[in-house]
Amino acid sequence: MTAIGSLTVPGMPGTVSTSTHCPYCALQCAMSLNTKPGSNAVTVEGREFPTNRGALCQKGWTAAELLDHPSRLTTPLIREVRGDRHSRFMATDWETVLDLMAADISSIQSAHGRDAIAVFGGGGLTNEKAYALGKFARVALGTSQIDYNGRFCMSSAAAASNASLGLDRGMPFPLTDVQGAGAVLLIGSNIAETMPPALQHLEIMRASGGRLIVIDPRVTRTALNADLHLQPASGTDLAVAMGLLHILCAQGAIDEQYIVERTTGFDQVRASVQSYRPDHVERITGVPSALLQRAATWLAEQAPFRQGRGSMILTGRGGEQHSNGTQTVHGFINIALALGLPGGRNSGYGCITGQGNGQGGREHGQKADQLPGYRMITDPAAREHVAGVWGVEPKSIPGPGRSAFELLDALGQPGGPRALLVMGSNPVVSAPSATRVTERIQSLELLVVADFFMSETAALADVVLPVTQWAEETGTMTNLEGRVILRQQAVQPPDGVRSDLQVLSELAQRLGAGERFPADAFPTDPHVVFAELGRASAGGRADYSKVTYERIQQEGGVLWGGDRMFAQTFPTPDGRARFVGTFFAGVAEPTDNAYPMTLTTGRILAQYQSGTQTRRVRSLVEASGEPFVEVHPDVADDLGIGIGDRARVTTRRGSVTVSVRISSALRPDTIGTAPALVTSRG
Ligand SMILES: Nc1nc2c(c(=O)[nH]1)N[C@H]1C(S)=C(S)[C@@H](COP(=O)(O)OP(=O)(O)OC[C@H]3O[C@@H](n4cnc5c(=O)[nH]c(N)nc54)[C@H](O)[C@@H]3O)O[C@H]1N2
Ligand SMILES: Nc1nc2c(c(=O)[nH]1)N[C@H]1C(S)=C(S)[C@@H](COP(=O)(O)OP(=O)(O)OC[C@H]3O[C@@H](n4cnc5c(=O)[nH]c(N)nc54)[C@H](O)[C@@H]3O)O[C@H]1N2
Ligand code: SF4
Ligand SMILES: [Mo]
Repeated sequence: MTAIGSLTVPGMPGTVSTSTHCPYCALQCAMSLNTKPGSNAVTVEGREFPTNRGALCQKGWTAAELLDHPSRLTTPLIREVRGDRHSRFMATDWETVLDLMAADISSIQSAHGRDAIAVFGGGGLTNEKAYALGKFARVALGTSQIDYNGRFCMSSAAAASNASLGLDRGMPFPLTDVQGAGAVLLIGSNIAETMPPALQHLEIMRASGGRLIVIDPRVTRTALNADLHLQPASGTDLAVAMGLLHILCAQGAIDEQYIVERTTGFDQVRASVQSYRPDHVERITGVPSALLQRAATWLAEQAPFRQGRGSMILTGRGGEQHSNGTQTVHGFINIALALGLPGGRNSGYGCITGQGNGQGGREHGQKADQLPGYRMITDPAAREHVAGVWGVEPKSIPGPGRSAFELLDALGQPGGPRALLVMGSNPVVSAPSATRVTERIQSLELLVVADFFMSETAALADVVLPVTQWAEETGTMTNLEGRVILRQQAVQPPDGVRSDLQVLSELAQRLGAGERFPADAFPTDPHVVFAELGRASAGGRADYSKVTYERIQQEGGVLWGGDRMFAQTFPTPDGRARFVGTFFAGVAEPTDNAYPMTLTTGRILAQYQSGTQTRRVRSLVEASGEPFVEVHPDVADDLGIGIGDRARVTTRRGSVTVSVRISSALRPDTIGTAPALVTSRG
């Protein structure tokens, strides 16, 4: 690997330092990669940046170990007998594999129509890749069948934010605002494990007298640092939210002026929480009413209308990933609106986006129903604008396709897609009902996976394409605050791998859409792709037309749409936020005699997602390499299981055998697995 950046490091002669960001989560911690010409060694250093303040977690520190990892894929692979997933992989060259894919795609499409080819992307892809993938699907493949893994992530919050606030922007304020807040309510988020450097903001907040309230059925490391921990039964967060709003209404602790001037729909919501008295909520959720009262009081005291320091409500996956997740998020947004938080100083509602480019990945056209810039694919004006940028006829852009689960579930089914291109996801491990999805994937005529390692999904593919990793390419990411940042290439990729952009461009050439994916620009110059993304998104809700690589470099990142959204108005037709009525219908899948416990999942610091990357880093495997299940001591006693035993955990969807950890951090009615493996939450 040779360095490309040109900054030399003082005191370290010959060392070149490239400014970039971590390959993993949405905090996008800033780091420098230091290289010496002629040497393969890359060292990682934390770099000062608003989200991480120079710190990194263990995953960030060890990220460079994967660049020259021995199991890195460096040659395209094809099955010895195509269509036979038991046959061996054979190494081949790029020309052969691309020609073959193009021929297969064309023959499947001529026999079964354009929608017979599907595309599945990811929230870890750069903005440039996410944009190019959406364009590739609509222009080169002409398919409507594209979606991405973000649907399994923060989509409930996205839907609720759109409906209530008029925009899905994870955090509509900088993360550093947390420091100045007087009360922060975290729902189902364990940032001590999932974004450790972000704890600094909470620590600063608490050191100056602010209070942290955590809602989580487990006593997590984040909850241990809280001033108040509410431990509801899993899946009952909406009842907690409605109970909190009930208390605020009953005490008159609401911002009447804000409600009148900036919102609609409050009366209906006030009526809907009337029966959610604290004692009733205690019976549903198990949260003592006194604690509920205390949480409501703290949030109200610090709200802008009480001249407090600011109150903030932030949701994570634990509250969102339920069949009633959108309703739950509405429940918490309703509290934020009643307290007049959105747009206020050190205040607001935010969803803590998870994947590296979870925010940008959902803005630029990977979603089945969207075009770049958060434009709706059904909107004639949006289609015309984007068609103009792409140089195609508006009517040639397909309509909306199936969303992620429906898409995966239709694979190989009558009328469903017969081929799938996966770029940036490992659905065999991470999709809900993974067993069922794996069966569908296996029924495909053609599965193509682009990855840097042999993921579980790649292992089932007919074609595996070896692609470049983060430090080997340049591109932008949009972090959890909506800050567009630049990852810069620091090292040369190993021989044999190509970038995702180059793969898309070369396939497009072979599918007759070459001039829309110019070979000179697309593969080699993400800068050009970003400029095109800017034009395609111009005038949309996520408008990147004013963001450039140069600005990002000069300003250390650019918050699209400004740094305090909603301060004056909401991007809704009437400029007001909407209260949305909620109804708690109970837990979607209650326990019964056959399935007496609730299973939930939680992440651990050392492992990232399905583990394709982090399970290959030795120190992370040593820290925690194996999935496990946490069981309350009472339950372990009842079942006669002990520490270190292996247990088979069975849900209505499937089962898995994992080692046991005994922990009183859990409610006795709940067991938890980590890393994320067994099943999605209720
Ligand atoms: N180390 C590590 N960091 C990561 C990731 C990773 O895989 N590993 N992934 C990144 C991604 S994509 C994401 S989305 C984020 C996720 O970040 P978080 O949202 O912090 O992650 P989780 O651990 O999935 O869930 C958080 C908490 O929800 C709790 N929970 C479970 N059920 C419920 C419930 O019914 N109600 C409530 N209130 N809480 C519940 C769990 O006990 C858990 O502590 O992390 C990002 N960062
Ligand atoms: N049981 C359970 N299931 C879950 C969750 C849970 O908590 N529990 N969490 C859900 C959540 S929040 C999420 S976000 C999803 C995540 O689920 P996945 O989509 O499976 O996420 P990853 O494991 O990050 O998979 C990304 C894959 O793409 C590869 N990759 C990374 N970057 C690139 C790139 O630039 N180009 C290409 N071609 N490949 C790349 C990686 O090596 C990896 O194999 O899982 C969801 N599923
Ligand atoms: S917190 Fe996230 S972005 Fe920061 S070093 Fe860890 S994995 Fe990377
Ligand atoms: Mo996620």
